[in-house]
Amino acid sequence: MEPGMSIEAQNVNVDFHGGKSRMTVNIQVTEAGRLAESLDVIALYRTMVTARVMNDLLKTRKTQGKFPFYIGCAGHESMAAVVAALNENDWLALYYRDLAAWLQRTGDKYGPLREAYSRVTGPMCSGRNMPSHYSSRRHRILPGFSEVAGLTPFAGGIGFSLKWHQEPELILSTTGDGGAATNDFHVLFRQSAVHRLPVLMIIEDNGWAITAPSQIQWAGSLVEWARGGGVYAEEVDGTNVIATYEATRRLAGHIRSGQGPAFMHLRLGLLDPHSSSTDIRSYRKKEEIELTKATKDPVKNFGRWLVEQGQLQEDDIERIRKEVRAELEQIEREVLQEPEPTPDRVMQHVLYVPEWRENIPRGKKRMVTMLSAINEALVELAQRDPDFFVYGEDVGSPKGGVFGATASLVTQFPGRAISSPLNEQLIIGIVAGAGMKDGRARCAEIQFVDYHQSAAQTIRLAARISYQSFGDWKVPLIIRTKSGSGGGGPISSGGAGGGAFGHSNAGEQWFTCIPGMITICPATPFDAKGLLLEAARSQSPVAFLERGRLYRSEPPKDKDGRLIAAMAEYWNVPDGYYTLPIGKARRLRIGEGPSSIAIIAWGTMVLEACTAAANVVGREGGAIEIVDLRTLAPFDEEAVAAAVKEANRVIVVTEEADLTSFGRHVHSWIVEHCFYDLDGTPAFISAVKAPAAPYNEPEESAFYPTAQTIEEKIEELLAE
Ligand SMILES: Cc1ncc(C[n+]2csc(CCOP(=O)(O)OP(=O)(O)O)c2C)c(N)n1
Repeated sequence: MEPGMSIEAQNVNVDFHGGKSRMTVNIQVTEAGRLAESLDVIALYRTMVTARVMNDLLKTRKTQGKFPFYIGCAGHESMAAVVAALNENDWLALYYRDLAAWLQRTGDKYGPLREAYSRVTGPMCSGRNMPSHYSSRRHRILPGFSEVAGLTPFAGGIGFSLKWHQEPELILSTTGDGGAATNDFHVLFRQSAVHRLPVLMIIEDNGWAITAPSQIQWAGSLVEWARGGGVYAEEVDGTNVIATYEATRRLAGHIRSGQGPAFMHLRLGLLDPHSSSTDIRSYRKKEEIELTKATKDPVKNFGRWLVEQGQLQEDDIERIRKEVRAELEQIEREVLQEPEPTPDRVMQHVLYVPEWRENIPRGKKRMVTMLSAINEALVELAQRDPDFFVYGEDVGSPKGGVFGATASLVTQFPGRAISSPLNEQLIIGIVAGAGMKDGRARCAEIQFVDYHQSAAQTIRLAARISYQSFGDWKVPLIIRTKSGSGGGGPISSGGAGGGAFGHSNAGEQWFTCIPGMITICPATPFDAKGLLLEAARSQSPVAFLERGRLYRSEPPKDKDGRLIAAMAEYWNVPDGYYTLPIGKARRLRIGEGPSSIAIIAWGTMVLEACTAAANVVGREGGAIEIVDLRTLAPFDEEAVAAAVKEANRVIVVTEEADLTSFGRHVHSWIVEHCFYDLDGTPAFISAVKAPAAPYNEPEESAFYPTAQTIEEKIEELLAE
């Protein structure tokens, strides 16, 4: 031990599996500043040796063909010291080189072997993911992704929630030097810096990102860059375990004193190839590899230091290694007896649609716009959950976002509509992470659905988490976004609204193809309020598509200007709380008697279809049924099948461009499942196959389907 150092620590015995694999780990240190005598440096060393020996064992087993893949930790074992310097309740967002951090936090030596051998007993994902993707809700370890740094925006959300609740913990988020170049990492940096979050960011710089040296990942100094961005930062020698421990204590102390986030550039060496799929000699020189092994091995360095300090004898080094190897081989034998996943699990933990509890809206009904209904729903949510918030661009301004959807929240619940930096991925990360931690949905507002694209990866990962972690983690999250034609004008005013490029994409094609995601697109104010309130009960992420054109729209009318009664009643919205079921369509009948055509639509196209149907029925009598899907994923297959069975003719209408789209999916589903109920080819109406609706009126009108297009198609089918 260095002169003048003392260790103040609380040793916690973590005991797994009836004491067979007892490992004493130091997981709680109570005093910052100086190392105290009681830091169990031997236990820390043993943890690091365990990581290395397990790494070598698994590497060999992969080479022997026992499982398909392994990515190791050799050179990164000082991460055990980082975790030892934190508190046991601090949160961890680790990456695939952090086996030592896993062992230090959990003491669980079975876990990594179980995952390597894909056993159902695996604590990270029950054998579902590749090995080395650390995850445990119980131990506050967020689910690691293969997407380099993909977890970092979620870590910012955890930090946001910690700060919101004024909790004393922090979150550690790690990634490699390649990870430092990702958008995701920059998002975490900005989240933490702007909101002064309790986040410790560590770049574990081993000099390589597969074959790319770290010099190509950034220019200048990482530490200076971080300081310039308003974050306390240090460069640390990660091959020196005590220096790593002390630096972590310093940085954690800085965060806990309320001074905001901290950043560590941790210099390490990579002792193995990138992964079991990489040949180290094909891109690294022999001398460089040898030098790295001789000088940058934290396990060797720490062992040598312990011998110098008289804490270990020379012989102990090999003795400990052998003991650990024998223990791990015994664990391996036990793990191999454990059950493997069975094919019947393959659809488990994909999606959690909330079970709807029947409730009768009791509030007084008033005729309101969809925008008012959304305002009301957000206020209801804020009233019922003191920690509910909406986060997005401009949402905290008195205007309540560019469309005014949060205006009531801003006045009635100050602080619950929070304006974000202009970064959609950052928005999703904050809201998804906070929802994961709190177990309840918080709401992101994406100003226009077109701009969700920088967040696409984070959204896809949010929807994957429950599947990947075999249900251990869930991501309740609402993403409200303005979508589709128009800039908010009433449908009856003609013209689609001039949304043009960047402001008018329908959007459902981007969300309905994500497994694990719910997509909702209401057509009426009544549905918008009831479905938004129900979306907040979901444990899966929800994309809530608000059609700009419907924000202030009146109910649809026929060509003579008469309101269509079957629809108009849904502009009457009850006061207070009520919910509507997710996954249930609304079947609307225009006219009398059995329906001759079923029209499947959602959002704005429901109104267009109603107008078209009313015009035809007004002229020719009979009835036409409109199935308003309301929820697009999962859509109400039963309602669609029943409507087709009755009418024997069907039209699917979407305002998506005619490319791979949700509309095409529904159409194909009908062909496959309702073929024998059809009297003719199922019709399909969509926007044209162009990038987006042009700004000028003539071209814009030619882009979208309208009531007239639908009316013509109805006549065509009726004439067949
Ligand atoms: C977003 C993304 N791009 C590319 C890859 C493929 N890939 C896997 S690991 C890796 C290099 C990561 O390097 P670094 O962050 O320095 O971590 P290291 O493996 O060196 O510890 C790459 C490019 C990926 N998994 N994710």
